[in-house]
Amino acid sequence: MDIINWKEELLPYKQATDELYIKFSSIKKEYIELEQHSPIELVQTRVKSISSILDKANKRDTPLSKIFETIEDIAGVRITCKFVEDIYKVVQLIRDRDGKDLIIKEEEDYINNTKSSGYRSYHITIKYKVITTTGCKEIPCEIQIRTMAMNFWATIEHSLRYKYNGNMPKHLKEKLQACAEASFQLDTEMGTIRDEIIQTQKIIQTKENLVYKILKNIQNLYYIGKIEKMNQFNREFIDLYQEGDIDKLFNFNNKLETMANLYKVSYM
Ligand code: 0O2
Repeated sequence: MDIINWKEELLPYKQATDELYIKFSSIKKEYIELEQHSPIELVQTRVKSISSILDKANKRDTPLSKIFETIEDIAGVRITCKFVEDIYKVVQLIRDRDGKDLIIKEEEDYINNTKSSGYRSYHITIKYKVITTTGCKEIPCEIQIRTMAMNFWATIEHSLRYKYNGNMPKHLKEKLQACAEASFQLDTEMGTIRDEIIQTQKIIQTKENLVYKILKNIQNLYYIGKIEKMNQFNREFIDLYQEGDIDKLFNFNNKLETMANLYKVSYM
């Protein structure tokens, strides 16, 4: 391959990251719908820029003709978690899909085997099949799973690494290593109050879901022409919401659900 048609070559990579974004975001949505703690906080994807691909190929002495065979992180998915424990939950979720909609090629645990730079993350390299207008293609993709604290550190370090282009001054390297340890200390400390944080999040989520259901049920009264009832329930809801008692909101929603059944309307 002498001249690379970058647009054409990179299209299936974009398709792979788009599909994976939807799949991992759906897992998060499912947890939220079920009012459970989602180990996935944020999903981000990217296709490596052409200049980054060329830099990596240069660094590794990879000829142009071998770029797509050897560089495995052209497609990238980054999953950010709140807690270290969640990272391993996400790893398990991915392992559970192995052989189904993706194939795991390699796993690298840079949390238990921290890089000398201080870098921590869990990497999983997968093959993901996309179906394009020209046929099926197996796309390699690197999934990086890390906490918010690890991500904060890696983002800062990445920019400095770029700035110094492999010649980072020793004092800065040491500072960053110390920051990585401090940041991991924060992750460890946060982990000890994980259950309490999750409990609080659950209460907030339950309340949000409940309010959503109540407002949908009230809105449905409008669609079936019960305007007077809609206004009455709306006023009642505002008073109850200000009171802030979640049990009362539950009972109120039960009343609305019974009425929805009576009028044969559904909030879905
Ligand atoms: P970008 O811009 O994020 O894509 P290599 O790059 O050859 O050392 P390899 O074998 O491809 O590494 O795999 P590895 O070690 O799993 O690293 C791949 C990616 O992990 C890197 O991609 C970074 O995103 C991240 N990473 C690895 N080590 C470090 C580190 O010390 N600091 C930071 N900030 N990130 C790291 P790219 O291509 O370097 O960058």
